[in-house]
Amino acid sequence: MKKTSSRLKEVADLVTSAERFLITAHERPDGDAIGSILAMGSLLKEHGKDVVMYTQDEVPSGLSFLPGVTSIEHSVPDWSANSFCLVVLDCNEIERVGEEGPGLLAKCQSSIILDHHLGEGFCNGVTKPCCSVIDTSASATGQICYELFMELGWNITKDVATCIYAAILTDTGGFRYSNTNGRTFELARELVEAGADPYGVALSCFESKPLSKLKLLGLALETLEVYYNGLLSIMTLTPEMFELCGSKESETDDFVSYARAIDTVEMAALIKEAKPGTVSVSLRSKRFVNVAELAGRFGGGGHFNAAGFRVSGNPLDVKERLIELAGQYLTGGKS
Ligand SMILES: [Mn+2]
Repeated sequence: MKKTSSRLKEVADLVTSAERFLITAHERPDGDAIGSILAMGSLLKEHGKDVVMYTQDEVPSGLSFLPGVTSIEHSVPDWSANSFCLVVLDCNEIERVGEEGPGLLAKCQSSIILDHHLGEGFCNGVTKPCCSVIDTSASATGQICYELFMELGWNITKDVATCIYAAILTDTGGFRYSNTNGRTFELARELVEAGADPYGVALSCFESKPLSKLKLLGLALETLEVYYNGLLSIMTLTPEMFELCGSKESETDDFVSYARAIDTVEMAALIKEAKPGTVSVSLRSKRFVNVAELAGRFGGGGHFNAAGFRVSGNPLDVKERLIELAGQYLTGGKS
């Protein structure tokens, strides 16, 4: 395994040599995904590159304050084969980009992965140039983008500082999660010095929610149940609840943190059926349960303390299986 610093150098060389970029991140993008795409897109454009920013799904309304956000597209450009470098941010499996992911990888001339989730990345499976920095110690993908900009000697503008600050603020839950460390604060300080407004970004990220979202949260809280002497908590959302509140699926991103906030809870789950037949599950833990591993048993993934998966089927069946599997982690005697 090469060190992160030499991998950053490889990525920097690939960035310098390519002229045209398609920058993307995982489906149902979050603050880190969008903040990283915008930071990368903005600086690449500033350095004369031809850039398209793309996400399969819409940008959550809470992130609409980010500079440049309206330039993110939701359909892929009609570019010829081998004419662009594909930049995949905040995920390292090409399928996580969404339906267009594998086609983009087949079509690009080279690819770059910057991510902080567990995983090997897809570079081993491709014959074209592919460089990755997958650093699970980074608090957010935005941090790795920042380190790449330093490697390239690129100046951090106020807009870029704002996007990266938002990426880190959201991915650390406001500097509260286990991915927060000394480097996180050091970086936050550097970003504030470069022009990011901590109070302004916090207001936009955490205190600008639509009323429909809080109505939906109210319904979700009504469904809270606990198992295994309070170690596991589960909330459930049905298509009817979304309809009743006029809410979108992207409004539920942080609901699971309310289930995790209970004093006895080690592991929390939000089981969501936004469309009939498709079940999305968000998992969180506090200390000893590796929810990335648990999500992996359903075909998903993520981090040690935050993960998720999506399956088709009946939410009640998913819930039953989840409770059973969670029991192996919660009553396994580890603490
Ligand atoms: Mn992230």
